[in-house]
Amino acid sequence: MDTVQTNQTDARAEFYAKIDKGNCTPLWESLHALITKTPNTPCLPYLWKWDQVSPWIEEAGRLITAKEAERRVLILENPGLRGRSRITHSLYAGLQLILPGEVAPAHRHSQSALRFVLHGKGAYTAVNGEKVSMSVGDFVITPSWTFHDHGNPSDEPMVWMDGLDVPMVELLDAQFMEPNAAESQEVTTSSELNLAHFGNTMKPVEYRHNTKTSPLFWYPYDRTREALATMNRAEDPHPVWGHKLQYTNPLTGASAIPTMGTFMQLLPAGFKGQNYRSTDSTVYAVVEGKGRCRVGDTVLEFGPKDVFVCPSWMPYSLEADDESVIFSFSDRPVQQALDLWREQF
Ligand code: GTQ
Repeated sequence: MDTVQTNQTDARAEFYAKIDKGNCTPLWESLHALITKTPNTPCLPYLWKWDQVSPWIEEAGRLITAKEAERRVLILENPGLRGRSRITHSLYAGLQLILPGEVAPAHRHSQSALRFVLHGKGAYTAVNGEKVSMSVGDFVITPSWTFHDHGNPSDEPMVWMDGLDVPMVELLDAQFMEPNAAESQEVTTSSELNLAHFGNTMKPVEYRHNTKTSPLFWYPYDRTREALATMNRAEDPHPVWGHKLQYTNPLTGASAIPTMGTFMQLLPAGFKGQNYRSTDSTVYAVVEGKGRCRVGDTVLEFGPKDVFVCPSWMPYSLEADDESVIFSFSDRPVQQALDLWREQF
């Protein structure tokens, strides 16, 4: 019997070596690592404290200009995904600094981007010939293949979180990128026009849209904050997520960016959320308040401008000491479009 098994083991090893030369490999050696019972993400829970990273951002500002860097960004790399330029398995995030007087030159790429302002007031992103002047808590999108440049005519530094679908577009090998001929694109419209056109659950009657991305690209914080404050006055918080709104494409009600779901939630002071898990690893950025996220055995103590990650399918809960307002984004719309998304609470 032993001999037979040894022979069989040898025979299999020989077989694997033979087919390996022709780029074939046996499924039965890896089936259960490949098709797992539940998500098996390399993504780990992690918190980037503003107090730790902001001096590094300032230091980067002394080492290189925005123009030289093209984009002066510290990439937030998940500790389980070091060297792979990503904050979750499917998403890229970084902290971008624009100093007074600087310009980050115009380019476009197939990756979609979101900006979520953490610090400063008065820097702009220009999209499609329109400049939007940004403040803390504003959410701004740069749709796939639209020229965008950033600049800071104010007298204070601005830092925002960039979120991009870089790993997803890389997975699909669908990346394209090109610089604009001019460093800054010509501004052709007023900075309030986009909000006037699309920010009031209305649209210009002659408007025809031909992409999946929202035509609204500036979602100012004061409007989001006001909506959450009204909800908080008028109804009980949800036991898991408090009061939570999703940024939408006003033409369709779908997610503002087709590849990334974006949300803002308010947790009342003293809120203790129930345990929750979902298949979309999620990046959170805190605007206001203090509290903690308990995820697995980890406790992430958060405050304003901190960024943290909750990995796919790992149970977590949110608690707020003070009234807290928290932005988040994930690949949820992609999973939903493909009938893959699950949540549990
Ligand atoms: O602002 O266009 O963080 O192209 C990474 C790549 C920001 C941007 C990033 C980019 C940008």
